[in-house]
Amino acid sequence: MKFSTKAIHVGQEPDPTTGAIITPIYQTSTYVQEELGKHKGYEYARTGNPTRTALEQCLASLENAKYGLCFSTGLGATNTVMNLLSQGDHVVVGEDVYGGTYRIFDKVYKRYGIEFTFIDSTDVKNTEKALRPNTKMIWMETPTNPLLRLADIEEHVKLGRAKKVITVVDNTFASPYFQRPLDLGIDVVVHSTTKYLGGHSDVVGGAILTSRDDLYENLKFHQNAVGATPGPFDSWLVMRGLKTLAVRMKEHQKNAMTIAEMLEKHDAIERVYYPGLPSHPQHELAKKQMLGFGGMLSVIVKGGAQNAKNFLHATKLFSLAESLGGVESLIGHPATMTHASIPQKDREARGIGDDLVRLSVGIEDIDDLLADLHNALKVVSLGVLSK
Ligand code: P1T
Repeated sequence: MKFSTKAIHVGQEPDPTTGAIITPIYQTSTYVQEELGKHKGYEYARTGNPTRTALEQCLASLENAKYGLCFSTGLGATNTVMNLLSQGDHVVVGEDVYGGTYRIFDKVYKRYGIEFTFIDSTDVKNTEKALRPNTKMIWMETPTNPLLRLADIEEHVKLGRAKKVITVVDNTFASPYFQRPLDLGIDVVVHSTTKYLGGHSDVVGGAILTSRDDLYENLKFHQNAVGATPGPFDSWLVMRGLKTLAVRMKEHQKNAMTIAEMLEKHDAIERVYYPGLPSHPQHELAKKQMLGFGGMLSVIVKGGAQNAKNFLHATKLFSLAESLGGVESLIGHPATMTHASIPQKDREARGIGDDLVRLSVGIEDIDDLLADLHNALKVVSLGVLSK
């Protein structure tokens, strides 16, 4: 079965009792047992729920994984991957990650005696140099949030296998439509399903995908033991989003490419970060390991922080908001929003300055999006605010 067909059908057989074509929302906390130990596969809804099972199977099929596990948030998924580790273990992390990912590593798991080294994972040599005898995991976002940098997945897989280290990719920015890290040998994929997978900015969720039996058993144990599981309605919303993932991603990418090209030529813009542009330092790697370039891009606005703020206050269709990956376009200021939890010095060293603006390009009509950005940038050039 091909990707779009799987997104619509896998895990979603018509309901056996009624024939309903859409998987029902099994809004129940528990399941009646015929007698002690005799049940239909479900005992308690933290452990399992048929709506969640359908989503887990569908997501697994889209990432070409053997197993899928769903969570109440993306960070719930990240937390459960961390549960694979023990006190004294060490993790090498690509430094350009979502601020909340940095925060859970630096402010939560460090206190539990897990060590983290943050490195620039655009060069696998940096990852290799950071390895220690107690390194158990390499964690990467690729493309990264918010600078759209890439880690070479195959090189990291080689390194991870040679050193017997678990490799993890947060695949939220690309979505499985544009990148399938497990096909390239990665051990574990993480998603915030809040983003492209849900796709409509109406649900928060997370997922872990793996084909390794040993890791799955451990992760499944912790999914239940820790309990950051999604409710049936949230599972159902993500599953509904998945049905249109393929068509949405094509439009996100088409619009993002047009906007990236326009912004690259614009007088008010210093630099555009988008892996689809030939000027992106890893454009060739993007073409090699991705199936497309996605709908996220970031820009440095000329003239510094005030101009960046004026720009994001002046757009009308691009709404000023956290999050990404929905059908509607969003604009954000990583330094004070999504990445505010990274100390200023570290943030600036990573290239996330106050003049950086991030765009989540939606699937509205491209003419309207271009007009909105042109108008907002006119405001920046004139140095006046419109809202
Ligand atoms: O918000 P949550 O569903 O818990 O997902 C966390 C998360 C994990 N990984 C990546 C790459 C992410 O971008 C996120 C969440 N990001 C935002 C809210 C944001 O605006 O960047």
